[in-house]
Amino acid sequence: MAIISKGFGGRRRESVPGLPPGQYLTHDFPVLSAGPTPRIPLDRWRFTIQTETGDSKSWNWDEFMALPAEDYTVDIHCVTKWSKLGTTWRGVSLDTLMEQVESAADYTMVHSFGGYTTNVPMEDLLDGKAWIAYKFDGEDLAPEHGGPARLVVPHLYFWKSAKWVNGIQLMNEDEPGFWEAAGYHMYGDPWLEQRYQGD
Ligand SMILES: Nc1nc2c(c(=O)[nH]1)N[C@H]1C(S)=C(S)[C@@H](COP(=O)(O)O)O[C@H]1N2
Ligand SMILES: [Mo]
Repeated sequence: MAIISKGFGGRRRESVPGLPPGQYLTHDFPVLSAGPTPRIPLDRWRFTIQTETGDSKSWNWDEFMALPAEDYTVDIHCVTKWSKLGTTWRGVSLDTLMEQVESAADYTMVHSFGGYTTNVPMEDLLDGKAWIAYKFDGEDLAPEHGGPARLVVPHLYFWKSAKWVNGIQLMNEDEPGFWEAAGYHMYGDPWLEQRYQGD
């Protein structure tokens, strides 16, 4: 259902519930990758959480598949202005993973096969707000969309949802990841249009 609202100068602009400011709807699924798609054989896949004290907890693929998973439907918003509403995924909640580590850290750096990184505050990964997803739309997650597994943290711009994720480093201080060091916003709330530093 579309709602018509008045924009500046009395012009009528269309807005769609669930669509953050400055975004448009897309029905396909664009691929945005800063480099080549890494191919990770499942027998070499590992996911590791390293705490601020240097302790770590790792899962191999079979161990990860044995964890309780959730099916969930969320809206995703790319900083290049496309949004996709009602996407369906299957993955393991970060709450489930964080239950198995001891930490008081407020910040995290998410790491990927291939070297991509992005920073996300700890609280934005907890309380049902983030998953390590391995299925999209009922199918195994395609390599170009981050398969075998990717982070999905839908309430932040989609660059925070690291593809080919292989670990999360828990930190006491915030640090910029790949795009953040290149001028993207440290937090990236699509509802506040936090696209670039200074927004
Ligand atoms: N490892 C990795 N993760 C990444 C990226 C990337 O280049 N490498 N691009 C990010 C950006 S900018 C976006 S918009 C989404 C795109 O995900 P998609 O290709 O599945 O649409 O992945 C994010 N995660
Ligand atoms: Mo993006």
